[in-house]
Amino acid sequence: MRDAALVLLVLNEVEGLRALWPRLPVSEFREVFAVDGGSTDGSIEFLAERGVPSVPQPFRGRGVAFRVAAEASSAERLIFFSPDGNEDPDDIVRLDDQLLAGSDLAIARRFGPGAVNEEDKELLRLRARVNDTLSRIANGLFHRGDRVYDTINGFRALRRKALIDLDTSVKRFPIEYQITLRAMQRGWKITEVPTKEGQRIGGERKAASWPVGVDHLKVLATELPNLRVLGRP
Ligand SMILES: Nc1nc2c(ncn2[C@@H]2O[C@H](COP(=O)(O)OP(=O)(O)OP(=O)(O)O)[C@@H](O)[C@H]2O)c(=O)[nH]1
Ligand SMILES: [Mg+2]
Repeated sequence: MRDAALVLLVLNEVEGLRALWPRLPVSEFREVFAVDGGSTDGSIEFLAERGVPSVPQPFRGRGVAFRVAAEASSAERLIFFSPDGNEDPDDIVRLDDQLLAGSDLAIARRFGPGAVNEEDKELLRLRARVNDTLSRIANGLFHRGDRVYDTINGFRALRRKALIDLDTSVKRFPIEYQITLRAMQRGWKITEVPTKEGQRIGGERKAASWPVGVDHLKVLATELPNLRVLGRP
């Protein structure tokens, strides 16, 4: 059994949970729990019936959920999975395997060779372009290693103590971007696995595109003072 926790990030995702439950590799993990952003649609009851506890958050936000997960767990590694249909359960174990092979931060990438994102068939691919721009900025300013294609995807794994050490502050969606930027600055080994992003199964989207985009730029700005300029220690 893996000394790792499978963390389900849940805010009203009962339809996704119902559809994906049979595919979740729960028996592989020493801990499986949800962090709940305040669900009222039966998500928590669905999980409880299957023996999966839910940890409440003091207030809403994915950033808060990441920190709550780190504090609630005693496992060595955390794999964050959002059961809304976008993420492929087959990649859960693959991400943990990356950590076992020496990676410090493993991300399921929706861009780059062999990957598919939900917008690939759309003409404008606006969200994909914003993601790509944010990733290019991150790579250009903060990173020395191989290119990271998907700096903001929430489907990722890292060591629990390392996450606590990052001392993140973001409350809402750009938590993943802050984690990646700080990981880059600290010279962590970041690896990615190509993934196929699916469509949302049910429920409602919680991330409105425009405010979330602005929030990412704010995170970028707050991380900039820590910028490591080339050639300086
Ligand atoms: N624990 C917790 N989970 C949250 C919170 N907000 C969103 N989530 C979960 O995070 C995941 C991603 O949220 P989405 O609304 O799908 O955001 P998104 O993936 O950018 O948007 P879509 O393109 O519609 O999928 C889902 O599983 C949500 O239930 C929160 O405050 N707390
Ligand atoms: Mg989603």
